[in-house]
Amino acid sequence: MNFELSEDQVAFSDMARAFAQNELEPHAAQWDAESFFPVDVIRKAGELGFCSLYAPERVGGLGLSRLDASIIFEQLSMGCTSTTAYLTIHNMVTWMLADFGTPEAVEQWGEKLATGELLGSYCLTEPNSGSDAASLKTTAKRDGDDYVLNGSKMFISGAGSTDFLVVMARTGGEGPGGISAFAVDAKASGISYGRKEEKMGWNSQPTRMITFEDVRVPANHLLGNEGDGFKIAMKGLDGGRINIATCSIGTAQQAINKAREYMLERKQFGKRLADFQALQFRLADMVTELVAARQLVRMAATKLDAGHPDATTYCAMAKRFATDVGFKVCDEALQLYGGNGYIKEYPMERYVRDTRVHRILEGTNEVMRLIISRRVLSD
Ligand code: FAD
Ligand code: 2MC
Repeated sequence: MNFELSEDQVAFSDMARAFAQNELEPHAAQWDAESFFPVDVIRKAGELGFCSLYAPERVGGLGLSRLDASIIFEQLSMGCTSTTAYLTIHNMVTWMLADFGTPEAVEQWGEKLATGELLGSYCLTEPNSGSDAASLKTTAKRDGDDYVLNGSKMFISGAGSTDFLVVMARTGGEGPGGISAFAVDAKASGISYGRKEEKMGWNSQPTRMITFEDVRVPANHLLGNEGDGFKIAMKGLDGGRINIATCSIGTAQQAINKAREYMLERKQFGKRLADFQALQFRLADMVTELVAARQLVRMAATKLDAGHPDATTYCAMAKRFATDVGFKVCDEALQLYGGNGYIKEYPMERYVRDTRVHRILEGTNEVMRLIISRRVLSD
């Protein structure tokens, strides 16, 4: 077992840190305040390969491991949690297309997604189907050389500003086995977008509902085979959950870095905050828990890279633990800032708002416990 980063990983990490410091962090507060989706900066990230870190090289991706991707996303999320979280979703759908798409679909979208020229969204959740994803109702009926999609998707990240959708829809009977996944042109006729949701955080990316009304999708845009869609969706999310967990870790690390500086400067009762043992011990616990969370995320990524039979369980453990720890660390860092922690001039309140949703999306932390406990209790 080697807990040190390789030379290559150090180099990737340094490149990502420089991008985060130069291109993300200086603007993150403004993007949050103005709910601005920085498409140009995402495209710049694409020039460095950050739009397709683990998509294979044959579609223009970097073909890195999930572990490498996590190391990179961690650095990026230190600059802007919400923009990096969107990037992770884009990476997930790019990988799904590359791995399960037909040659025609890959030819049409692969390279453009890999470079960030086109942006993607992942469409699983519906108004009446969230945690119970296998109950989704959007239909895809075969008609000649096309499928015809009808239904709606809710809370879709990037929606309205993206070009490409991976849509899970029902081609067969009830339950997971009746679901298929499709590569869909986001501007196809019959697709309409709801209003931009007003959110607590994740403001640098839009979230919208999507309605499909008789949307014709060529049959060769099916991902995998009919009935494979639920498993494809879940496979995408195994990696997605590591990525979201990583965004929590990067943000929490940044919160700790800033809280440390603040503790060394701010004086009360004639002493620096850093001189109060109660606060020293709090910082010690924050750092310890963060390191534990990072190691679990990297372990889960390694299991996924190795195709380990328990990879899904480890991804769920990592997502549950790291998003809870990340949020708690950000909240405690806010507390260390006192009143300033609550003021928007400082980044702490944004870190808390942005990491809160990581405990909800890509499968709530209750669903993560469901996945873990099912495995533990199985034969
Ligand atoms: P529900 O499933 O209704 O759950 C409500 C509560 O009940 C939760 O606390 C849940 O944990 C709990 N619960 C449910 N079932 C159980 C159970 N069996 N045992 C114990 N507790 C349970 N979805 C996409 O497909 N694509 C996206 O890009 C996307 N982006 C999102 C962006 C944002 C900002 C948000 C807020 C959501 C996004 N989602 C997206 C949707 C997200 O994945 C869902 O909100 C999430 O999976 C939970 O579903 P729900 O909101 O319907 O909650
Ligand atoms: N990889 C491969 N196959 C998987 C899998 C995985 N990770 N997870 C499940 N499967 C298979 C499973 O083996 C089973 O196959 P078979 O029928 O051959 O035995 C099939 O899929 C059905 O699985 P389950 O019986 O476990 O299905 P169930 O209906 O009980 O649901 C649950 C499982 C609750 C884990 C799933 O519905 C879930 O993950 N819900 C949360 C939804 C979610 O995460 N939404 C996130 C939306 S995206 C988002 O939020 C973004 C911000 C992008």
